[in-house]
Amino acid sequence: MKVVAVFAAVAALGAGAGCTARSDAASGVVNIEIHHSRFVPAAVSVGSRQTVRFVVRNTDPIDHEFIVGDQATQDRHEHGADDHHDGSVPGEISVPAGTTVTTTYYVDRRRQLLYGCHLPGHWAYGMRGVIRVSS
Ligand SMILES: [Cu+2]
Repeated sequence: MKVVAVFAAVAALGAGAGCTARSDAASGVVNIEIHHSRFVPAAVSVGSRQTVRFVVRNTDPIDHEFIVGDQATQDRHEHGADDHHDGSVPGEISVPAGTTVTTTYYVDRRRQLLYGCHLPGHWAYGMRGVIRVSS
């Protein structure tokens, strides 16, 4: 319950932020910052057929997670109970408060992917982003 209360307070601080900046990743590296329970930027573009390295920096005083995948993957995490990701699965990693973590994910083809945090209430609050994959 304590975690939920802290999240609500941080969420209130972040209300209205809504950043939709864009980050291109010709280099194969995407930098994402977590600020007030939002991903910044909220949309990135990457090329297909490459391993993308996501460097995720959590500036919040609470824990988050970073999950890459299609809508089905996001749905599975949203309804699942697995809230700890040690980085052994590509594109799935916990992001403890105040830390920077890295995960890699192979982007196979042109399509839309998503990234999100599925700790209780976070996805619904808007802790999600879009990965536009070009061919
Ligand atoms: Cu979160």
